[in-house]
Amino acid sequence: MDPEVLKERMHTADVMKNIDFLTFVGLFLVALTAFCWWLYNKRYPRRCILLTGLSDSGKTLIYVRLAYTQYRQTFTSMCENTEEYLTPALPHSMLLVDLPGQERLRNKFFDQYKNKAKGIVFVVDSVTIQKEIRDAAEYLYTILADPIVQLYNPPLLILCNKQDQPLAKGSQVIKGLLEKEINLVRVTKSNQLKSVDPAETNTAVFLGKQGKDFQFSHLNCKVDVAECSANTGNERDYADLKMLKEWIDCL
Ligand SMILES: Nc1nc2c(ncn2[C@@H]2O[C@H](COP(=O)(O)OP(=O)(O)O)[C@@H](O)[C@H]2O)c(=O)[nH]1
Ligand SMILES: [Mg+2]
Repeated sequence: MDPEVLKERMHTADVMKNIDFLTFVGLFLVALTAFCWWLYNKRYPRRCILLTGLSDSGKTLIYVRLAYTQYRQTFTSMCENTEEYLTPALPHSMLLVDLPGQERLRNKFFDQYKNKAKGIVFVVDSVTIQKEIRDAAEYLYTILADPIVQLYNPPLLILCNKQDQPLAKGSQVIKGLLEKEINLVRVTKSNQLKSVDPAETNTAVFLGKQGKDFQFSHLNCKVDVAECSANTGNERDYADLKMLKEWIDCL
């Protein structure tokens, strides 16, 4: 055989060997990263249940009822409350996190806990929801469009609280109101983005399906709606948190 051809073939064989080696190293690194990620999640599972929602929707009272099983007077929280929550249905305890609802604080605290969320509970005041629909929809939109929430897609529960009140709206009505309003928020947000930086509209998250009215069922995460009553404000009245507890048990 021509020595030149032989040399060429040997060179090709060497290159192939190097490529094989690099592929092996690449695959090994991918497997190692996946293993470390699995190990980390096993050791530090995302086990927070985040209670979010507008101020006065009843988050702290729900938190108190779940964590301490008795009534306590609540007050406006400036920081988060956290407490372990144990249920026989789950292999490890959950960490209940009651986040402040005030606009000034809520994003900061949400950012702190969002990557540890096993589930997000969005608490709604079923009596005042119609009046507060814009605020509630904007806050819910911000949560759902968050890049970390988009990455992990934790289940979401829209919890319609204060059902003991005669003027409380039902969960299906509230779900419909929120869907309609998020549809409008979505238009406003994308127009805002277009006016600030047209290039960004391509990379920004779009909630739901393009060209279709917003529906929770179009999201990648599981969305449920439930009703509850944390208290009528009277110490002797019992709270109805059955649906919330069942939802937590399925996390
Ligand atoms: N009637 C009634 N009042 C409630 C209920 N849940 C909370 N509240 C009242 O709503 C107010 C705000 O509750 P709070 O837990 O502090 O709301 P947060 O700001 O979302 O933490 C308090 O006066 C509570 O007693 C409920 O299910 N029914
Ligand atoms: Mg509170």
